[in-house]
Amino acid sequence: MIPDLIVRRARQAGLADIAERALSGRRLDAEDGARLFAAEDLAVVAALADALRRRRHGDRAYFNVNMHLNYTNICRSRCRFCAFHRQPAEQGAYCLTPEQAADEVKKRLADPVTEVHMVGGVNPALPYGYYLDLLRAVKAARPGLHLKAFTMVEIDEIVRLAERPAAAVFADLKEAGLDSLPGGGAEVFAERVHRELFPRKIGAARWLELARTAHDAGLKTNCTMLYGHIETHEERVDHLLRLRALQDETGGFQAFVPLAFHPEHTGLSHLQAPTAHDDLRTIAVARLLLDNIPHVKAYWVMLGIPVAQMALSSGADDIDGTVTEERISHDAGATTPRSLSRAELVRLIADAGFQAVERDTLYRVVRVEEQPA
Ligand code: V47
Repeated sequence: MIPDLIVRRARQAGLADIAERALSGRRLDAEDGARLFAAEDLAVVAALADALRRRRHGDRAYFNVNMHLNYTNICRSRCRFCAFHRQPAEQGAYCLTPEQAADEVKKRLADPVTEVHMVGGVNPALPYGYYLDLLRAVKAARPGLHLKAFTMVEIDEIVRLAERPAAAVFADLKEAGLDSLPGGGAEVFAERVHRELFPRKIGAARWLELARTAHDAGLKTNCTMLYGHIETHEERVDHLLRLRALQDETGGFQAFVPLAFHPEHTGLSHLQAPTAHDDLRTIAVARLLLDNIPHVKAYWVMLGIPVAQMALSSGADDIDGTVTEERISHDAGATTPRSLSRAELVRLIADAGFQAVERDTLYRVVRVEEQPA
């Protein structure tokens, strides 16, 4: 939609002031965020986000060729929204040795993978040395690979085990092969949600403190928000603005990844999953509020392919990667495939009307795809 048309439509929706500020590059605030979530006209919110997305990225949409490696599902946090965690003696519980993790990477040596996304539960049996050995083994299996590993929740555990300051631990992890960190474990920063859904795990202050320390150590990270369960719109806006405030200070977040809640087999299985309408609105509002985070990722695994495609016109500029062997959302009922081929990703981006660009984890261009005729 051309800007004049967006402003006219925004006027009809009672959002003219927000549209004018957003389109002139001025920052939106918490009240604007609440109005964008409450606005009936989703199309105008999405069009505004699309305008800002196109200013940054034109018609490019990014993807990467990656694999997921979940080294253990044993976890003492037992978050109510999670279907992935197991108790040590429970059926299906597992923990890979560093050698087994390396073998998983070696199985893919013939594929043009550029990134391993490696996360796991907070397994009380693992010592500090395990995490360093895990990084070293995976790195040695394929030295050119970018190792994006450990959420701030795992980092908190690793720092506790190391009995050393977080900055020193990040230095050790970097030396062992860590290249960057994914954005998980942030959930929703509101203390009410923390108490109800994940009381045994770190809350907002510690997550943000560790993200800050990672950025200070020169590590890029992503950031997430798990939405569509018990949180309010105000709590979503508060979460986004806390991420934005940290980004103002560090500039270390590369991408924001909204994670659509999957209720099956979780302690919240009575809840409905968020609708496509809510997915698109959340992505659009995130693009509009997070004026300092370069990328918004429509993670196809959790959104489903059709919504991920539509998200590219609602503020998102990235759909994540080939993924391979994702377990966290599939254990919670995700019906998306376990992986997509590079060609399938290119095709779904082109089909949505965008130029597919393969990137590496740090958003350096690997290859710009030919536009299909
Ligand atoms: O931290 C757990 C979430 C996260 C469920 O940084 C659930 O590039 C939905 O963070 N339904 C892990 N979500 C995934 C993650 C991620 C994924 C892809 C890319 C990146 C990135 C990060 O998944 C957890 C938690 O917030 N989660 N259970 C569930 N039932």
